[in-house]
Amino acid sequence: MAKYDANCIFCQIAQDKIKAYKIYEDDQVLAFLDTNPKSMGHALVIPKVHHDNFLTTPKDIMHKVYDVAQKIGQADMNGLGAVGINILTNCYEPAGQSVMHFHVHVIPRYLTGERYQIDMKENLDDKNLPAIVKVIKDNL
Ligand code: DGP
Repeated sequence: MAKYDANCIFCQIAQDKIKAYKIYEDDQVLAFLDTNPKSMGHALVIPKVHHDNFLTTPKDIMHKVYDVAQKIGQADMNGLGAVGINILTNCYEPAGQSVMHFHVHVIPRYLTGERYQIDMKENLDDKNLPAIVKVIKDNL
């Protein structure tokens, strides 16, 4: 299989062809804010190389993705004041997968309502987003 899939939006993010608010990057793994967030700091962790989903990803790469998801979850708890985290991944369309490139959602949960209200789709350039990214990065 080719390293990147030309039609895959996450492959384009991995190649810097599409802008994303990046939280973490190494040679194999990338994490960035989700454009349709369930809460402040909702992040996606992906392998840079294209694999369709969790079930089709080689174990070593899958483990690296989850290592980063764990770090980001810990940073959300320590830095953003999250009181809980959902770590989840959808496999295939019937299970809710809409982007066919393996990704793990890291979704922080908070006690108060105000922090749920950021709509990043409407406000992708919102000045809050770089600050959120910085808090997570500083706590990795
Ligand atoms: P899933 O339903 O599990 O396949 O989740 C896909 C997520 O990807 C969804 O929450 C929205 C997010 N998403 C889709 N396109 C983009 C994009 O271009 N940039 C970013 N940052 N996130 C995206």
